[in-house]
Amino acid sequence: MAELTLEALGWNEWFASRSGRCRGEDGVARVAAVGRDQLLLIGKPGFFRAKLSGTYLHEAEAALQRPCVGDWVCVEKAASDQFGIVHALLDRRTSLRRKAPGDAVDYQMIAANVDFVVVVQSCHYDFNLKRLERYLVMVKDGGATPLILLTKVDLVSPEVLAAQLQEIRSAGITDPVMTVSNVTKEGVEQLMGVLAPGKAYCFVGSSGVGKSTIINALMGRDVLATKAVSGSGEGRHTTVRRELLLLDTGAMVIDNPGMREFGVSVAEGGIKAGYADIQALASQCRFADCTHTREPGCAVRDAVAGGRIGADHYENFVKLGKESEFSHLSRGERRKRDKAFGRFIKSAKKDLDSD
Ligand SMILES: Nc1nc2c(ncn2[C@@H]2O[C@H](COP(=O)(O)OP(=O)(O)O)[C@@H](O)[C@H]2O)c(=O)[nH]1
Ligand SMILES: [Mg+2]
Ligand SMILES: [Zn+2]
Repeated sequence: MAELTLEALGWNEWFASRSGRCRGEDGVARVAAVGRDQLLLIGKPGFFRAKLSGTYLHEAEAALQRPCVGDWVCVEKAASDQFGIVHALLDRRTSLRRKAPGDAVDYQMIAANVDFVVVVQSCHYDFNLKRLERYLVMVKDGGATPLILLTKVDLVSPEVLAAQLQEIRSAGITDPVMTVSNVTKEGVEQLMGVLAPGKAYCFVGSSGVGKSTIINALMGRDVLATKAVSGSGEGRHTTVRRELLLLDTGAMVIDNPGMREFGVSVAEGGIKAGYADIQALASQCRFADCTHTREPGCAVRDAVAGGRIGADHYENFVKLGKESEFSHLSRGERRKRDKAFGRFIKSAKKDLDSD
């Protein structure tokens, strides 16, 4: 990777005037990803790994004082060091935070110092004005600027989309709204065009709305795992990553895993409403908790086989069900994914070496 400037990574006067905590030998770098016991940083030399100094670990007891993606840190690293040592965290110009699950007062950082938050909703069974408003409050609260992105426009009629846009404006929301389809690619260029070099954009929204897919499209290659759903449930590996990526255009993007407390991904109520025919048949399935994918005696699959329910309609139903199921992962399952994330950080260095 070519030498970067700090400005290209979002460094400016605001941070420079607050870098007093850095010691003489420290440089500054930006946090690209946070692993269990190490950080992936991006700075002048490009990406490199770092650990928190013992003093830092000792002093930064609250989770909010720990570095999160987007943060600027003071880091000491000689060219020969395998790891940089992070000594301090710079003040945050913006913070994107959410309430910690199950706790009324505790907050978790989602991303720091992002300039824009792209609030993503799919216009296909995910569009929800109330949830959109909650996201906008959360974004503005933290000092970033929201950008609304409606995805999967290929799955709804122009009339449905127009009605959703109208609903947003009628609610008095004046933030910019963009629309995109990852299937037809409509709107991808326009989105690319608004992402400014040196600015960081954090993508948030329910699981399954297409955040990782659109980021892959912006990157021009598949760097993020997306939810590929097969009928058997195999191949559904979605890693948890919250990492800052650098686009060729110089803009920075941060993907996010599903955001649970903002409600289930593709709202289950929406699935039920949109697939009343399938729901009606479900009561005739042999098992009450039939997922209509592989169980014997499934009335839904019988209807598909018999041509009474369209195969596409059924596929979409299964897909949406899987996506909403994803955001219901138990704590144990999430811990497993977090471990996988740690492994990602370890392998990141390997990838970087081969660049
Ligand atoms: N029809 C359609 N499907 C999409 C679109 N964008 C994403 N998808 C699909 O939606 C599913 C979830 O996408 P993903 O990017 O993993 O969502 P994320 O959880 O928000 O990151 C995947 O199966 C994608 O292929 C789109 O614009 N149109
Ligand atoms: Mg994703
Ligand atoms: Zn069934």
